[in-house]
Amino acid sequence: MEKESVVHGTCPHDCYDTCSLRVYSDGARITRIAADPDHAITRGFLCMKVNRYMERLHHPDRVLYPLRRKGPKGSGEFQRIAWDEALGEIAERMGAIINAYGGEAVLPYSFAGNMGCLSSGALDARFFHAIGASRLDRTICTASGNAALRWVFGSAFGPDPETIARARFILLWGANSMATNIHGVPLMDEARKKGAAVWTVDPLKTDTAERYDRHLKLRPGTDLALALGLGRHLLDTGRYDRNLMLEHSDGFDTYRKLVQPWTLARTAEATGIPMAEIEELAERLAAVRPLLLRVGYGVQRQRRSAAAVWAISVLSLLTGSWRDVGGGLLLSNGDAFPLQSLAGDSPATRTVNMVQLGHALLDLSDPPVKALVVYNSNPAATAPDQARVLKGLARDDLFTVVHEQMLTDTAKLADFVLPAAMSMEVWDVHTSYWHRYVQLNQPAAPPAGEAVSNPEFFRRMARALGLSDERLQHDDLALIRQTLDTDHPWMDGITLETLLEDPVQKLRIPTESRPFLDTPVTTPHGKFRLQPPPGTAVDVWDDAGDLPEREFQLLTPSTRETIKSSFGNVASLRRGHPAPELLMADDDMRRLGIEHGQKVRVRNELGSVVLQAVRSEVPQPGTVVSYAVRWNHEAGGKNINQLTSQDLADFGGGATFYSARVFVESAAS
Ligand SMILES: Nc1nc2c(c(=O)[nH]1)N[C@H]1C(S)=C(S)[C@@H](COP(=O)(O)OP(=O)(O)OC[C@H]3O[C@@H](n4cnc5c(=O)[nH]c(N)nc54)[C@H](O)[C@@H]3O)O[C@H]1N2
Ligand SMILES: Nc1nc2c(c(=O)[nH]1)N[C@H]1C(S)=C(S)[C@@H](COP(=O)(O)OP(=O)(O)OC[C@H]3O[C@@H](n4cnc5c(=O)[nH]c(N)nc54)[C@H](O)[C@@H]3O)O[C@H]1N2
Ligand code: SF4
Ligand SMILES: [Mo]
Repeated sequence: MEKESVVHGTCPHDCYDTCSLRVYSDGARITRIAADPDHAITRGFLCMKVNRYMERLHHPDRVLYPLRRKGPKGSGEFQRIAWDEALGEIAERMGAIINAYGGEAVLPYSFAGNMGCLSSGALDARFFHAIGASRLDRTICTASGNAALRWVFGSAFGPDPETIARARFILLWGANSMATNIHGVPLMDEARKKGAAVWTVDPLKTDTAERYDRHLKLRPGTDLALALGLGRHLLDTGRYDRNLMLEHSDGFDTYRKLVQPWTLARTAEATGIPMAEIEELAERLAAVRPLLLRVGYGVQRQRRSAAAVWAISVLSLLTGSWRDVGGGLLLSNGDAFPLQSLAGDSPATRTVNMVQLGHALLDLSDPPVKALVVYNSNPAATAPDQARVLKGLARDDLFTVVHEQMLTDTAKLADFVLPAAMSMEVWDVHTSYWHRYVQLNQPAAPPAGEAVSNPEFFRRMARALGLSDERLQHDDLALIRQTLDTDHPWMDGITLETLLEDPVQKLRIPTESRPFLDTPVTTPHGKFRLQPPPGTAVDVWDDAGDLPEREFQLLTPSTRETIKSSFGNVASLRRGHPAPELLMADDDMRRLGIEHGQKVRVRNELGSVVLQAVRSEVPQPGTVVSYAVRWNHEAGGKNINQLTSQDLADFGGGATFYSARVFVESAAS
């Protein structure tokens, strides 16, 4: 065996933390993956998932060679073939579809399986633009929340997480850091050691809610009411930042009118949070500085997503939280990175919202979707309204090509599966949606089997389809140079050459710089917008009131053990939860006569799934929980997304996963 060597890697998964890795190999194979001990965020530890990465890297589900479907669609029977043969057949089928129906009959479907700059929105985008494919609106995760931030502030930008320890009051609003942002926990713990209080606003008693000082247990989907009620109280008591509201913002009068109906009494009634607690929270917001509103994406998977994030954003201005280093609102730093887009110009083809994949596959005409190319995503498990998605994917006349690392539920429905490299086997450069580091990802070993990176897959696809534009063949290092090629002062000196020397570099924004005070407000008029985003109907409150006996609100949030469906096949992570579960409050189980451990059918007008009932203190009565998401074979070919809908949120086109209503009954009945 050769001597072990080490390179710098970046965790590619869809996670706030974008950790810095040391990846060791013996030249042929990756031998171990460790945390970078020197990185300011990673601090020498990884999460429980990536601590078990060797199991994922060398997993028996891993796709190592091109596969062509052998049995009927969805049978999961494939035959290994050569790359050239696969590409030849794909080119022939896709070429025929494009000739007969036009480029828009091809739909790309991808999300953040690998967050690297070369792994999405690069040669993939250039390829789909070149064939005139339908465009995909990538809305499944953050669209509504980020749209609301861009509406109020001009961009999805917030404080540097390295200032968190300076905060003295931290409100974790719809964020479960213990599961989804584990590297935020030491920073909050440090703030607490220095005297900070940390409160959570979450319908569920999460590990995070349990860890910190106070848990405000609100009814799901009522964040808008809470934020408006807090706003009215601060206005009524005269404790707000007049200068920010009047001099630096538009729409204060509109806002003032919209909070009027939200007395403390009405807010308490709508949210289920006792009036005294709301008042106490308002007192803290008025008095304690620095004040950090650490908002999570859980707030924006409801029908009123954008309105909620808008109202919380206005609260961050009303309180003047941005004035202190360590304060402000932190949901996303996604727009902080001024890298060049690698996507190139897009023709004005139709746009398909990815939340509505089921609709796109079953209902679109002129042209219908005849070819689907999936990479970085597993929609058979993760897209809402799964019954329609699976029906669409099962269409005999749909030609599906999946570029994957694992034989996922989506891959099993494909006509061709092409092997995708692991991030530890490829070049890339990474930003983060939370912290402010640009990081290089160096390959530690060649791709296993015949796997290829995403850019290499699309270079091959372009050649197979006879596309001659040389920009479709740019190599990885050229692409890294292109994305870093900017005069923006925040990127000063961050080049491929310097990253090779020093693979972790912080954007040149001083840690102490206060967003939107020391940097510009990037809305069209340079002022904060206090009016609600268009179409959000903030003045209409249609609280559904009490639910009928068997109707529950279903929440399907993230769990520590997986990232959506990724890691769902890593056995050591699933050991404690072999079957898909439905967490229920004791009261509800008793009322319905359901025993702990029994099978229950969970259903609504969209579909049904059988899960194992688990008595739990996590949900409050009236709410049930099933963590997202399990692989479909674990529940007879389907999962919890049978029950989530394709409905869009109020603004930004985002998903409404957490607005689901379901009935629960004994599966024996
Ligand atoms: N019920 C419910 N459903 C949800 C959610 C929820 O909260 N509740 N959350 C939603 C959210 S927030 C999101 S972001 C989506 C995520 O949904 P998806 O985008 O489907 O994410 P994953 O399930 O992680 O699947 C990513 C896939 O990409 C593959 N992959 C990883 N790296 C690469 C690569 O380099 N190349 C290629 N070709 N493939 C790669 C992985 O093997 C994996 O199968 O799920 C949504 N679905
Ligand atoms: N371990 C792990 N880490 C992950 C992921 C994962 O699946 N597992 N997913 C990654 C992805 S794709 C994303 S987008 C992020 C998401 O990470 P977060 O931003 O933390 O968002 P969620 O996990 O969707 O939900 C956070 C919390 O919101 C709560 N919530 C649900 N409905 C409401 C509501 O109406 N109001 C309020 N106030 N709270 C509500 C949920 O109970 C949950 O505790 O995490 C990333 N990191
Ligand atoms: S999944 Fe998140 S916490 Fe885990 S190693 Fe990757 S970036 Fe870090
Ligand atoms: Mo997400």
